[in-house]
Amino acid sequence: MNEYNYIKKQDAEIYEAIMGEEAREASGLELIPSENYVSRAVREANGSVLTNKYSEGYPGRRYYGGQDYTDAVEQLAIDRACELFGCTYANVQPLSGAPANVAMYFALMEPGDTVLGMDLSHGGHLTHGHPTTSINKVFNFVRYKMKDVDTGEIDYDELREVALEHKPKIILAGFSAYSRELDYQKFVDIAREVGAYAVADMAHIAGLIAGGVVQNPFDYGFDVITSTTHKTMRGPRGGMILIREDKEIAQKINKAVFPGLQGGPHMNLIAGKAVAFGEALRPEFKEYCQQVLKNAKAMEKVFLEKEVRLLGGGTDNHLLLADVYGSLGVTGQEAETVLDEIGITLNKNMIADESRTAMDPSGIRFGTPAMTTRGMKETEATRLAEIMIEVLKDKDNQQLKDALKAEVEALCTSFPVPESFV
Ligand code: DSN
Repeated sequence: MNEYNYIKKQDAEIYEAIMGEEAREASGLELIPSENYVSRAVREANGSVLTNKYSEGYPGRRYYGGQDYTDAVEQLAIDRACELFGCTYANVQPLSGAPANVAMYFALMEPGDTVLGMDLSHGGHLTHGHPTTSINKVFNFVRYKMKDVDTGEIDYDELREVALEHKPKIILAGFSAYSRELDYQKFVDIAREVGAYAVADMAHIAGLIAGGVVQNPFDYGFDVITSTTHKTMRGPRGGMILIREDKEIAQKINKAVFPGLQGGPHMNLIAGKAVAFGEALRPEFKEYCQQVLKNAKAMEKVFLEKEVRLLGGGTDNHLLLADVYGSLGVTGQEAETVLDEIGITLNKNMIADESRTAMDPSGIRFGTPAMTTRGMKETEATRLAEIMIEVLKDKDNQQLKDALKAEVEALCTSFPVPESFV
């Protein structure tokens, strides 16, 4: 049965767009490292009647009546999040990663206070104080960087020096374009030394933490983790804030999310989060996360063998950042366009100490969460990396592009997007 019967009948334009996207996702190869495919169960929750309900407040403490089922949904999402990440408190209401970070800043700081976060060109995120963001007008952001962009090692001496000089209220670990593990203990030690909160923005790797294949910042004493619930978490678009154990911090976070920043929580999406967290608690999710890493390593091997420079020298997680301009003479924008032509979607990306522009940088960023959800393993990951380099080395060869497009399409047909992971 077509699950969009009602849209089809009443709104042909939207129906066509949804069908188009469904076909695009099925026939193309998704390598944007922040994207993934959710289960049909998650989509059912997202599309459920829970979208009708207002439920300002928190379970057991709502402003409106009729909360019998919303309370159950939100409490399940909270309990499952705490179990997944080994923490005591969770706020599952943030609408996405950006509002989660904004609420966290307001919970833990006063306007004018300082955050020490990763330099944006070295892998940090817009919400870590990019000059174009509103939050940059409210708080003061100072930076640390990698010591060596070819090993990815953070300059922890610089981090400590900047922390001692600027006395930040928050030391922020986390990234959206960084492929290595962080030394969480060093972050916590420096945070304790200067009296700052240790906060990790784990939006990219939350699923990998939950699956136990990368380190959990809470194991090193981080106070707070912010995250999205999509990406490697494979849940609905949304955010969450996790608090290791401090009740006072949890209360501040709750107040900062509602009423501080948001109104009524999106209960349908919170139900989707609960369903995804339930999936992530199953042993199959751990296997999935292990395979995400193996596939990234397989791609890393090809890029290094073919002497394409990888920022950080390789990867410890799900993503890779390649300097295609430096290694192949193809700009990030050109690479994105050419790969799109053969059915591979990824994104251009600035590299550390970028010499080009944001709109046409030197790098591309790609990753394995979505392809791994389709069931692809090292053999496919290796071949995909070879295809990428082949086409980038000979980007004007239409015959080659046609052949590789057909190969990518055949691969996608052999590995359809699954409906269920249980
Ligand atoms: N847009 C997300 C990403 O691709 O990393 C983060 O905001």
